[in-house]
Amino acid sequence: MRAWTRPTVPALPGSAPLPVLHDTATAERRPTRVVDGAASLYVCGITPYDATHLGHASTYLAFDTLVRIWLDAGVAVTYAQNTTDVDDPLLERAAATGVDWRDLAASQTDLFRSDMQHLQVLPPDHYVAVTDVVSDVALAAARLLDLGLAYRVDTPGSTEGDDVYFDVRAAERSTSWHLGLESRYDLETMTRFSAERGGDPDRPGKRDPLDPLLWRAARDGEPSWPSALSAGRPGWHIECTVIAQAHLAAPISVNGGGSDLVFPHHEMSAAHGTAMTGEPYADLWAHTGMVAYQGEKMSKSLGNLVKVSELVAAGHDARAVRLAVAGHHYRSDWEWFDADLEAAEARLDRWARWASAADDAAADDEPTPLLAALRHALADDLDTPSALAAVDARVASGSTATAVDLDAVQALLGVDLRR
Ligand code: 5CA
Ligand code: ZN
Repeated sequence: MRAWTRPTVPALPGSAPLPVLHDTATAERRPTRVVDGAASLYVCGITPYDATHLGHASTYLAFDTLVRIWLDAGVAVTYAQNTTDVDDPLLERAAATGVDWRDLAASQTDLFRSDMQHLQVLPPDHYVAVTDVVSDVALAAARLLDLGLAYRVDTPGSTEGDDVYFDVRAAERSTSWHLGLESRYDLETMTRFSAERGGDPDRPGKRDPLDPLLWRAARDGEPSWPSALSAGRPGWHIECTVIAQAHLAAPISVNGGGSDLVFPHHEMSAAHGTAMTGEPYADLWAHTGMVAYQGEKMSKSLGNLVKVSELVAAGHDARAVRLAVAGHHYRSDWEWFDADLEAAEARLDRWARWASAADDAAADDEPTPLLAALRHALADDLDTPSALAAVDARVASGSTATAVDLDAVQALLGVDLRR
C-alpha cells in the first residue's frame, strides 16, 4: 500500500553514536541491534476509524526520532508498519455511523497519511493493510494448527466453520517463548489486560483463558474472506506477526508501539512469530507512554481527542505540534493541555527568528556543538526534551545560526526552520 511522501533529511557532517533504548523485556537500557550496518523496525499502525489524535502522533513521532538517529549514524533502516483496516472497533464505528467499513478505513488512512506528512514523519518502507494479507494470515493460522500450537473452538455463531485459537501453554512447552517474556506482567495483570484489550478470557471452550484468536470464522453481516480454514478474517496479533515477518528478518531490531500494546498484543505477536520461525521475535521492545486529555487516556473509544488534522485546519503550524509533543519524553505518560501548543508556537517563533539570521555562507561542514548536543541527547533513549533545551540554549546565546545547525534541527528533530 502507498505510504506518504518522504520529507527531506539533510546529511550531517561527522559521525553519530548508535542509539541506546529502554527495553521493556529486560527493563534495561540497551544498544539497538545493528547487523552489517542494517537495522529493522516494526511499529504497530493505526486502526483507521478516528485518526490521527495526539496520542497516535506522539507514538509515531517517537519512532520517527529513532529512524532519524539511525540514519544519521549511517544505519540502513528497514521500517514496516501495518494498518488494522478490518477489526471489531472499526466495524462497530462503521455500523454506528452508517458508513461502509471500507470507506471509513480508506478515508481515515488518507487522513493519517496527510497528518504524518504535515508532521514530517518519515514513511515506513512497507506500509501494509491487513486486508492485503488475509490469505497469508490464514496460511499462518493453518501452519500453527499443523504444528499443534493452535486449535479450533466450537463456534455456533458461524455457519462457515470454527474460530481458531493459539495455544499459549503448548507454545510455552515447545518454543523458547514464554508468557511474560516481554511484558514482565503477572498472570492477574495479563488476564485483566486480555479482557480490556480485545481478548476473551471468559470464552468457553478455550484451553487457556489467555489463548488469543488467530482466525475468526465468518458471522452474518461481517466481512470475510474464503480460506482453507473457513471463510473468515484475521485475529489481531497474528496480523502484525505476518506483516513483520514478510518484510523483516527475525529478530526485528526494535518492535514498537504504545504501552497499551505491551500485553496481550506484542507478547502474543512474539509468541506467534517464535512458533513459526523458531527465532526470537524482536531484539528490543520499545513502548511509548500514553497521552491523556481532560484527565483520561486520549482514545477513540472515549472520544476525548485532539486531532492533528483539526489543529492544522485551525491554522496551527504542524512544526509547533511536533515541538509540543517532543517536549515530553516518549516513555512518560503525559497530558495534553491546549496551552502547550501556544508555548510550542512561541518556541518555534524564537527558533525561526534565529534561523532567519543564519549565516549560510559560513557553512564549513564541520559538526557544530549544537549538532553534537542533539546527537548525544537523542541517542540516549530519545531524549527529545534535552534536545529541545539544547536548541533553546543555542538560540538564547545570541550567536548566529550556521547551516549545519539548521540541518541538524531538520534532520534530527524533523523541524525545517528555513521554511
Ligand atoms: N492497530 C492497532 C495496532 S496493530 C492499534 O493499536 N491501533 S490504534 O489506532 O489504537 O493505535 C495506534 C498506535 O497509537 C498504537 O501504537 C497505540 O499504542 C498508540 N496509541 C493509541 N492511543 C495512544 C495514546 N493515548 N497515547 C500514546 N499512544 C497511543
Ligand atoms: Zn500491531
